[in-house]
Amino acid sequence: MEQTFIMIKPDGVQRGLVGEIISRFEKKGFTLKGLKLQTVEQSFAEKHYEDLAKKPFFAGLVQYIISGPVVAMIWEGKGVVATGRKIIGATNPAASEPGTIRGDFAIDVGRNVIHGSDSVESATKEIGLWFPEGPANWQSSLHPWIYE
Ligand code: 3AN
Repeated sequence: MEQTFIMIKPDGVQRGLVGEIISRFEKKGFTLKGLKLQTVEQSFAEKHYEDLAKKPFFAGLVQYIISGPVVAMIWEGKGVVATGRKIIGATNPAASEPGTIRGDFAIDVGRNVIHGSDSVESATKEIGLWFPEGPANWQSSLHPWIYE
């Protein structure tokens, strides 16, 4: 089953949005396979965002991510990478639809509350970086009520 990496950024944690965000993924029917509250170091944040290293906002992005604890998660389910991105909404909250996390809770692109892997390939890489111990080994008993 597909897995994705989701991170509630420091603004989401500081603003008390952790429960709300977890609830949206849970209610959709996805399964929580990893969860930790963690404050990361600069080198770790730079590794996570290495694809954006040449962007003008890179330094500010890294400072924002290390500015407080984040909630790192693995979520599992059919099509969870693409559907997770839909639940999150567009990168710039000004373009995010109401009903998405960023559409409901964010205004600025540099304070957009949450990260989600943009492909299955990135998900594998990000889960490996944040969860070297691997996902938790459990299956939801609700599967027959969620999947045909
Ligand atoms: P997404 O998080 O939707 O995958 P990316 O990967 O393009 O978007 O960008 C990663 C993060 O970089 C965004 N979540 C946002 O916090 C930050 N970011 C992207 N574009 C900008 C920008 N123009 N100005 C400031 N920060 C940005």
